[in-house]
Parts: sequence; structure tokens; C-alpha cells
Amino acid sequence: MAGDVNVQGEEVKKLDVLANDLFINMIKSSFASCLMVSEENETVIEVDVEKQGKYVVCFDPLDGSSNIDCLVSIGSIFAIYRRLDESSGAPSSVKDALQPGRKLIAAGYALYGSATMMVISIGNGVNGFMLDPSIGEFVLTDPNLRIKEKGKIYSLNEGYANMWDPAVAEYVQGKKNQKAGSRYIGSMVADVHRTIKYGGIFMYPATSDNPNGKLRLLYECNPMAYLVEQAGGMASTGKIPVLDVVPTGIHQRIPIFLGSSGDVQEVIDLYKKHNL
Ligand code: P6P
Repeated sequence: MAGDVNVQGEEVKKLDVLANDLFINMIKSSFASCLMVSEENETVIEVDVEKQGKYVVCFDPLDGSSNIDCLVSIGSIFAIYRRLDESSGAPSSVKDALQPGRKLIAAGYALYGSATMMVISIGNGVNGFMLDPSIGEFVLTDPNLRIKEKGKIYSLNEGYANMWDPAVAEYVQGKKNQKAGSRYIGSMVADVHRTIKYGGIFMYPATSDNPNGKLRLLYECNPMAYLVEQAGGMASTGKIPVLDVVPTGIHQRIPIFLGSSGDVQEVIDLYKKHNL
């Protein structure tokens, strides 16, 4: 739409800003959350005391938004913790959000692709619900999603090949020698969903100019690692499980390798081989 006011006189917002406003307003009005972390907000979002609940929600309201104008699938990602001190009236703080992913109690994503799908786990497996617009409901179409032990697809941005460490370089060369399938959408939710459905590995490794990679721990890597582990896969920084990383900042980045356990283990073994 041209300009910043639509025909109804409403302010026109970019989709990622609109998504962020919706997430914040809906979570606040749930009375279930005391504190939020959003990819779109520099600092934590505190809920008014009278509306506070016991959960902390970290989310990326619209991940992959650089793909919106070319209609590539995008998604929303969320991760949920219990606050550290549940005694009534206890003040919430950023410490409630800086818990390792191992403490998550739920996580999920919504994928806006050729269909709209919500994939969630509350700690006993992973289930996929597809939106049926004709009834306006999410229907359980993918019960108990499991990632196969080994896959054929590897997924990463090969444009950074000159900046990879030796472990990643050796791993990718090995996949090319096996004539393995390479797929990279460049939208994390879509790449992770394909990895869960088809198996294989998704990687966003460190590079010489981004030694911590690009993806954020709290609202991209942790929720996806939680889901992948719940589906029988693995998620690693190359050195330790993603869910064991103790956060130091709400927008902290980490390298990530996730998907079929056999594929991720190969990367871990190469990091050990190269003493990285
Ligand atoms: P690159 C999208 O901008 C995003 O945050 C993730 O959804 C995606 O995995 C990654 O960045 C793609 O980054 O550097 O390959 O364009």
C-alpha cells in the first residue's frame, strides 16, 4: 500500500512490526506472562504487575522477514520458560530470560508457507497442526513428528564458504563428494521444518567475520533445538548442545548445527578432529 495510512485510515505497518505488536498485546492480555524478549525489541518487555503470570516468552515474531517481498515462506518462533522466582509479587528481571534452553517448558513455530502450520512441543514429543481456513481451526495433521537418524540433505549458505572453519569446510566437501542433496531457503523456520520432515542437517556456522554466527540463541536457536531434540534429533554449537549454552545476553548469537543425529554427530566429530 502506498504511504502509511490505508483506506480505512489505519496506520500501515510493515508485517514484522505488526507481528511484533500482535505477539506483545496477545501475550500481555493472556495474564500468563511476566516478561518477554522479542527480536524486535532491544530490551526485555516487562508486563504490568497486575497482568503478570509465571511464564517468560522469547520470540521472533516474523523470522525471515527479508523474504517477504519475494513470497518465500516465513515464520514465527517462540520459546517459553517458567520465571525463576514464582512467589507472588516477586519482581521479574532479565535473569528470568537468561536461562539455558534445557530449562524450556515449551517451544514452537508457525510456518507461513504453501499452508500455515504450527509445530509445538510441551516436552513430550512434537506435534504439527495445519490451519484449515474453511473451519478456522488448526488440525492435528502431523502427530508425533520424528526426525530420521540420518538424512541426505545438507543446508547452509555456501556463499560464506571462504570464511568457514576447517571442520565445516571438510564436512561440506564430504557431502559434495557423496553427491548429497543441498537445499537452502534462507528462512530458518522453512529450513528447520524441511529438516524435521525430511531429515538431514541445517547449519548456520561461525565464519571468520561472524565468530558467533548469525542466529540468535534465545528466540531462534533454543526453540528450534528444543523441538529437534524432542523429535529425536540433535542440535549443537559444534562443541556443546545448544540447550546447554548459558545465555549472557538476550540477543546473543551462537553457531548452530541441527537435524538428524547421525549428521550432527559427524560435524561434532570433525570439530574434535580439528581441535576447535
Ligand atoms: P543468510 C533470515 O533473515 C534469517 O534470520 C533466518 O531466518 C535465516 O536462517 C538466516 O537469516 C539467513 O541468513 O546470511 O543466509 O541470508
